[in-house]
Amino acid sequence: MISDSSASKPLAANETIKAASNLLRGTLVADLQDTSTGAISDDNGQLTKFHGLYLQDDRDLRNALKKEGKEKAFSFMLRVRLPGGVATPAQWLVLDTLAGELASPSLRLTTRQTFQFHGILKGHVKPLVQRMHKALLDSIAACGDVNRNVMAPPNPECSASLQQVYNDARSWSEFALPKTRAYHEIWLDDELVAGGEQEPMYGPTYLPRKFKTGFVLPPSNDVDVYSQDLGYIAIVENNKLVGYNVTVGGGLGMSHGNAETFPRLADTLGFITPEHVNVVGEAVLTTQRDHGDRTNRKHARLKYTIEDRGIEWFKAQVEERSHVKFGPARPAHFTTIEDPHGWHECTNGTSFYGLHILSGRIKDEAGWPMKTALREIAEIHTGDFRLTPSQNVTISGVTPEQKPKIEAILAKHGLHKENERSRLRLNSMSCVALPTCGLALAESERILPQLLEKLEPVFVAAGVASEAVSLRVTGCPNGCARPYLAEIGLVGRAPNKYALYLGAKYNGERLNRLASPSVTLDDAVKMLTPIIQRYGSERLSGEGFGDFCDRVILPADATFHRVGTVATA
Ligand code: SRM
Ligand code: SF4
Repeated sequence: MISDSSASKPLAANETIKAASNLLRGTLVADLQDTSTGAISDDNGQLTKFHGLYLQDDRDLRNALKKEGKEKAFSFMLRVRLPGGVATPAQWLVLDTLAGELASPSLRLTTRQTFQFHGILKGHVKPLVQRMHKALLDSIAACGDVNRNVMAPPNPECSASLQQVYNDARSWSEFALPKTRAYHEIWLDDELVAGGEQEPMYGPTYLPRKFKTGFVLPPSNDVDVYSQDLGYIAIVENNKLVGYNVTVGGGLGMSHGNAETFPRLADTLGFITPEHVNVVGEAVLTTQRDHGDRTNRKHARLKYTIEDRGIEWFKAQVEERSHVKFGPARPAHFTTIEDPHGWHECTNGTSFYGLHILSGRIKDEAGWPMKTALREIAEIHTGDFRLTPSQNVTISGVTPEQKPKIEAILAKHGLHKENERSRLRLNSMSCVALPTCGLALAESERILPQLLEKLEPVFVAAGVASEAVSLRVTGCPNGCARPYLAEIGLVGRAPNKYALYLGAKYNGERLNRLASPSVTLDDAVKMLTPIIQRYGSERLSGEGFGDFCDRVILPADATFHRVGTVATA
């Protein structure tokens, strides 16, 4: 069904591609066999996203290859599906090996707690997927117009409630998987069942657009729950998980200069008990399936359906479809988004180590032996690895016997001084951007180290280096590092031109606002320096940097098209 308001408009091109794809098969098998090009057709390129794969090209080489009249340097990015970001040491070793043998060779941890490979040549995709499959890993629905990698707090073994939240997140992730066997046929050579299967929840054209779910356990808002299409805020009373406040309609992507697109924080629908997680999720998803805008992909996310039709209409739809009545939202209080860094003890006798990984990039280079160190740890680790929503990793479930061995590996590679890194660095994120992202307008990951080096001394000089301040950079306004929820957000517009946003609430409950539409990185540092100095001398007791900017620095009319602030209970 198409939303009533858009019924008379033509469908977006992707809708026709999905409808004609025979549940995501398209002509991919033939395309993969064509060795005359490193690419695949545009239509198949839309379908591979549902299989976790993006066709990309090395943008650093684009101009030179064009001058030489050669094809672009095509390769694929593959995103693993990893609910809650949990991987075993055996899986880590497989991913590490595959990156070295069949991809870039770095591994990239994403802002949604999973791994990405870059630089996979067309002929290497299938062997890579097959070897991942043997390690019980896949990339189904990691991208595409479906429920994407489900986020959840990363340290479950530390409390029974966290473990339950993780279990619920996993259960929802499995429940909302597409049922097509296309992935298995194309990449794993399973027998052809085309025509036999159905997509009971999605239907043949899946959702109008991507759909994201996050589970969170207050007081940490590490998953930025209000940025998710669907959020479950765990409510724990008397040390027992009693249910969830459900949130809907968060989303961050926008386009510069298009006021019809905007970041939006989610609304709260109300409280449900844990056994209703899947049925309520399904009702949210099918309401969006039936009423989301399939004519305009820039207006197709759930946030626009809710903006257009209102939250009360949406809530009624969900209650009717799920047969679950929402109770009043229970009190939930968020204080932080920060990952726990360094060693922490758990109540079950194990400990975990939170390791900061700048921009989530796992590679080996001088002074940055991250890949080797993590490989050595994976070789002896008996717990697991948990990827965090801030692109870091937690070495988790470490027994007292293992702890000195892991400590020794970290020390050997200079990775044992987590708590000596600046708070700004520990709270920084950047998206991938150049050279792989086809949508990047400016650098992001590659300029974060320079930006930190320039800003860190300013925080030290102002006497506020120990304050947690979130800094997030992206190469375009799509918002992949959730920059609109950062106290300092830099969003690429053009080479070395960024929009500067300030004033988000540190705990993810208020979006930031535009401070300057277009600055170079050096200009940004110049603009920020006196603000950070004033923060050092004028802040109120306990006031965060974002709150200070919101109160003192930003003019009252410095806004997004929508200013989002969560109404706290
Ligand atoms: Fe993203 C598209 C990378 C999290 C909003 N994102 C892309 C693509 C696939 C570019 C493309 O379409 O060709 C990027 C691939 C770059 C590369 O070379 O690897 C890309 N997004 C990423 C990652 C890897 C950033 C990172 O550095 O970690 C994150 C992968 C998450 C994952 O594991 O699933 C990533 N993207 C996000 C987030 C944050 C989140 O979900 O918590 C957002 C903002 C939240 C949201 O969705 O509203 C986000 N990505 C987008 C958008 C804008 C969507 C919109 O509604 O407008 C696009 C473009 C699009 O969909 O058309 C996009
Ligand atoms: Fe690419 Fe833009 Fe996402 Fe960065 S924010 S990864 S530049 S789409």
